[in-house]
Amino acid sequence: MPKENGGPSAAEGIKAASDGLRGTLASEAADGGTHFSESARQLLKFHGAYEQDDRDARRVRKDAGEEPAYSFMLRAKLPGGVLTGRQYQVFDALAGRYGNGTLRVTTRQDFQLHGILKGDLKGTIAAVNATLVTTLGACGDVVRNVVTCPAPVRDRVRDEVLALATRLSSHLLPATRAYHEIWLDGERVAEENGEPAVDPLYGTRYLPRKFKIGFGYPDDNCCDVHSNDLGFLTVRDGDRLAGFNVLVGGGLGATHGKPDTYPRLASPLAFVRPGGVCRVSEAVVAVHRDYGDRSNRRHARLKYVIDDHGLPWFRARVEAHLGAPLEPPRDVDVTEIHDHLGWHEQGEGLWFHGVFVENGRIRDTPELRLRTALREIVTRVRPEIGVRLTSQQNVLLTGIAERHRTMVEEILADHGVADPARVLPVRRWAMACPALPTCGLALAESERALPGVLETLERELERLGIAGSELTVRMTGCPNGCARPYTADLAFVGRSADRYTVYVGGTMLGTRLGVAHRDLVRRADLVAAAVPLLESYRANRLPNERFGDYVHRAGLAGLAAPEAP
Ligand code: SRM
Ligand code: SF4
Repeated sequence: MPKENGGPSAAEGIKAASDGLRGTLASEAADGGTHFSESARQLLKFHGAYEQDDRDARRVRKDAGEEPAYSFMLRAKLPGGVLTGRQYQVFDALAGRYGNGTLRVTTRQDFQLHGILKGDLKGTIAAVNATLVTTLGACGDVVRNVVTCPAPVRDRVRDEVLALATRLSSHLLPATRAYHEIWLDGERVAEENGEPAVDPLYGTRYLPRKFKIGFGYPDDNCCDVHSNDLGFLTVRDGDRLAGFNVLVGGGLGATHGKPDTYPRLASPLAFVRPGGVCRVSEAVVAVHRDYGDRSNRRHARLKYVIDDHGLPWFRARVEAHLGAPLEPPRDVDVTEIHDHLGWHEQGEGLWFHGVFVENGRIRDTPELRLRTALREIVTRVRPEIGVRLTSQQNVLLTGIAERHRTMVEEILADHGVADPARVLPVRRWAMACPALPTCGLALAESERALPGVLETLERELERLGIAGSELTVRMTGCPNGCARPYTADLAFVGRSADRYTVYVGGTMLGTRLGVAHRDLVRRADLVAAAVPLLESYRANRLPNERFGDYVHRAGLAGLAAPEAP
């Protein structure tokens, strides 16, 4: 039975009464106001948009008796992070026309536009759809963007996996036509013409919580497959795709002071052949739908269903949905990860170039005109160019002919974009979530703070003579884990204004969680908190050993006196 200890949460009531995610969205979107009602705001997420307000301006506006400076974040769903050059141009133009002049590459290969005013929301969503991209299901209690490695290397298996990820993403979209009616001026149609009365997968209450799916490779886990509710780890048979190990119950969100919430890596459940991926996904989603916690949203992710009932119970439920037993998982491990930056051959005389985007923010500053550079490249390198977004918040420019390589390099250099080979590994692998001023849940700075923290860290690494070491540093403004801090070698998780918990001992492969090392550390002291461990690492590491692996092997207790989390 689904868990509803304290009765269903308010969100459940809003979904159930929404008439297929319609609610009052259509009338409120057109009412000329600056923001939505609470129930419409909740439903809006399913359509890909979040109501936010400028948190930098909150106090001043409040003191002046003004309402918050409302605006909207719109997230476009890009399976595998794939865009055409033309689609990129549309997003770039929308960022300028309706957004705050920036494009944000997310940790799940999507684009986010920030700063859209309510009156422009419909025009922006319509323009995104006109370029054949949807925002439906980019947020909300449904299956989110399906992630996978976007590198266009010539490999039949990778082509198949990307196609499968894209198909699965469409297959699991909500069946409602509300999105078309509200944003694209579609007519409401009767059941027999399109929309079933009840969504065949999601029912009337949709899922208890968000649901994430990823496809990874043992030799390239760049999308952190174990952090997903449902992961597919590719199994090869020579140069053929044999199938996937199905991983279940990954998720990183946690709440400070609530021990029944925690990050968890996905556990191997089964092996499935490519033809079975859609059915297994539906079955796993259905078990979450039926047994997830609908009273406590903090405890509603699939990971808690699995931990509360056990993996054998969960397997039996999935098998019951499938009407067939699952095959046991194969013996496969993740051994490598790549960031795909710089130049790489992609076959047929074409190249792709991975551009480093600090914290995924594409924008122009006086020193670094990244947005203009990318726009110029995409406009001038025609017709083949494509754009792909990575789960490390970077951009791959794909389909570049040999004759265009110099031009691409020159445009990047002319606009101040660093050659990734010149960016120190610690910065190149770093990630921060947006946090302040847009995220309503941020407790501390993240995207705006990490570059400065990294400057100090780079200096320390240079002083210690280990600046060439690869390590992942990740920062988030709260424990929800949007930049996946818990799998990083070193992470700073926002605790309260200017205070962070320092985590160490994860692995950039995404297969091990770090542990809390120090708590309530001020931003100015974050690097100092890690220095004793880095010194010990420098003195005692094994050849090619990464920082997180060293801390894990040596044991935190033996390295320093940690504080309680
Ligand atoms: Fe996230 C909520 C940004 C990836 C776990 N996340 C949010 C919201 C929407 C804040 C809110 O609910 O009001 C943030 C919007 C901030 C803003 O101003 O843009 C937000 N999450 C992001 C992005 C943009 C971070 C980034 O640096 O790119 C990522 C968008 C991904 C996408 O395109 O879909 C993003 N979020 C993640 C990830 C990483 C991943 O999926 O690989 C996680 C951890 C994995 C997981 O889901 O467990 C993650 N976000 C959360 C949670 C915690 C959920 C939980 O289980 O408790 C929240 C809070 C919530 O849902 O209530 C959250
Ligand atoms: Fe916001 Fe927290 Fe996610 Fe950062 S980790 S974007 S602060 S919810």
